[in-house]
Amino acid sequence: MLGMKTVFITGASSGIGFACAEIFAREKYNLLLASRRVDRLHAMATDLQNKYGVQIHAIGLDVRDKNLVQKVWDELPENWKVIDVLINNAGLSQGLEPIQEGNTDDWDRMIDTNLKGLLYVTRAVAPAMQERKTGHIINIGSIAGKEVYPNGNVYCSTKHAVDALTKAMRIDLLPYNIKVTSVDPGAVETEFSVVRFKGDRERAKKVYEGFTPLSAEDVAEAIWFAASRPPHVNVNDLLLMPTAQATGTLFHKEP
Ligand code: NDP
Ligand code: 8X3
Repeated sequence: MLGMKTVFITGASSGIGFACAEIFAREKYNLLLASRRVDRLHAMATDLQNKYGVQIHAIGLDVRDKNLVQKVWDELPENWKVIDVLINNAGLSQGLEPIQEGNTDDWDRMIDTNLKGLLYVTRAVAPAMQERKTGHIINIGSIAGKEVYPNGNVYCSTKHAVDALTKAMRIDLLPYNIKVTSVDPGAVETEFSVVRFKGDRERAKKVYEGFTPLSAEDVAEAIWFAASRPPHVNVNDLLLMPTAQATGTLFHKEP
């Protein structure tokens, strides 16, 4: 590990997190990867190790489990606790209903993952960064953290909370030379909509019809841009949209 940097990516089994793993490996970072589907992480670890010769440690982790997050962190080999960049990416949306019809289990899943999970992971990782007086935390927000849209109620609330937390973390971590960045994408074609619509692939596909959405790689390149600035430069907030998307809900779609 000597001389190499390490990135910790949550939600690395799919979409934006997966694309970040490839780009940071390409840039010769060692990868600490976490998600619930650990089989996927193992498959990608073998692939990226062969391609880029970096070291990879994969962890099966549900970020909603406060005790597990801390236990997994405490039990990591010491050399894997030297994290240069933490990408708080694990997240999801569940359902798209008006507030009066919302499913309260869906609400719990979104709040527990997008907000509390991000907090638990940060709480575990940040003290070591504080001690070393260096580090970079990149939170994946969303256009949904800047605007609210019909039926987006709870998902938008979690991403607004991430926006607030990013600002708050920057203040608290300022004395310790720790950078804090928010990367906020518009529509990105990943498994996100399949998860939002609970496996309804036809409905998920329709979200991206008639325009070119961002790809996970587009977002990962923006994250890499933020991570690769010189030590005195912090990207506070990076809002990244498809050209065909002007607001959370306004798209220019071709028939
Ligand atoms: P994907 O569904 O493709 O990926 C989500 C990732 O989060 C998966 O790796 C999933 O892994 C992981 N994850 C979900 N729940 C948990 C959990 N409880 N514990 C650990 N990992 C978890 O979606 P995206 O790549 O699009 O989403 C990544 C982030 O980007 C999310 O925070 C999302 O809100 C945000 N975002 C997405 C946009 C989009 O349009 N796609 C736009 C703006 C922001 P596993 O299921 O294996 O645990
Ligand atoms: C995901 C993008 O527009 O569905 O954060 O909120 S959106």
